[in-house]
Amino acid sequence: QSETRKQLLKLFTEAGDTFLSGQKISEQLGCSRTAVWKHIEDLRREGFEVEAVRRLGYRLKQMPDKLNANELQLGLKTKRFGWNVYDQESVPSTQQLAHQLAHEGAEEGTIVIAEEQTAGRGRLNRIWHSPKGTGIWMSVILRPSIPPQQAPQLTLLVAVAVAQTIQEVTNIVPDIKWPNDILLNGKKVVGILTELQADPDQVQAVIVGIGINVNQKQFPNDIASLATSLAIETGRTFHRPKIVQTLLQKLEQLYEQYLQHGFLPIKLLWEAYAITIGQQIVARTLNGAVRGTALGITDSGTLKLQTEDGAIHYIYSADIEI
Ligand code: BT5
Repeated sequence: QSETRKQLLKLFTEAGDTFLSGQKISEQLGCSRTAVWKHIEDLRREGFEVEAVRRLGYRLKQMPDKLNANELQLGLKTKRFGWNVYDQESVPSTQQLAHQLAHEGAEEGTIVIAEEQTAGRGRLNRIWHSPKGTGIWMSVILRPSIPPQQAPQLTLLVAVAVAQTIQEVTNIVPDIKWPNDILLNGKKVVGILTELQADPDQVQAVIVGIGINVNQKQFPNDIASLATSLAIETGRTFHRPKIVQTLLQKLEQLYEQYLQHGFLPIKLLWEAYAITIGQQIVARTLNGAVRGTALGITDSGTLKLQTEDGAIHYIYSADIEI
């Protein structure tokens, strides 16, 4: 039953815009025309839009906008990322579940994704609004052989992957604000949270949390002036599984590049999207605020800031005001 369903979906995706005749489908699947029709009815019930035209046959017009393993893996072109999926309707936080899975030995490229988070979080335990069915709330498990000090590089790597993804699906070039915000028109559309499981000299796992506002039309009052979504910026709605697939592909590509060639090529890509560099900024750290000119990032991904007296400060973690 589910094998036939898989085969049918594969036929449809391979056919793209061309129609498949009922006859052809039944031959390929090795079942009767009636059985084909029943399978198509099942797909429709699940939210697939299947067009039927007399004498031409069937074609798939729209897949359901559901973030489950079936949808995510249909046509996915990655080698490893996204092939081990924990899809959830509602969780407190995908980070929490991903941490647990990483502790239990989950393989690299494992993802946890949810339609809704009831306790989504940002850095320093701040709240990340994650309403149902509208955004992408996902955690990815990575296992690079690097010392913990290099982990901030991965935040920047992920930011590049998300920026490339947004650029590809919207045709708008987003801005990256060091270290972890992605902005459209000056408003935050993505947040990234990188957390570690590490020994003093070796990373065991990096849990990368990615929150992307996709189809929201509005935001709660407390963030309404700061936040935006792909839908608000473009006036379109987006098919979330397609965005996740694009993101996983970019992420895997950049990650392989990083493991082979180090941070430098990623740094160059990052700088092309960065808005903070060369500007007067205030970096609010846990030890207070530093005002100065952002000179750039170092080879390990820390921010280099020059204060008025000429002194150079290295900032590892902060909120940036421009
Ligand atoms: C972040 O923190 O930007 C990291 C957000 C990471 C979220 C993902 S979703 C999947 C995974 N599971 C989780 O539980 N988390 C990760 P930070 O830089 O600290 O920014 C947090 C601030 O962004 C909040 O204090 C709000 O001002 C604002 N904010 C909250 N929700 C937002 C949203 N949906 N869109 C834009 N801004 C938001």
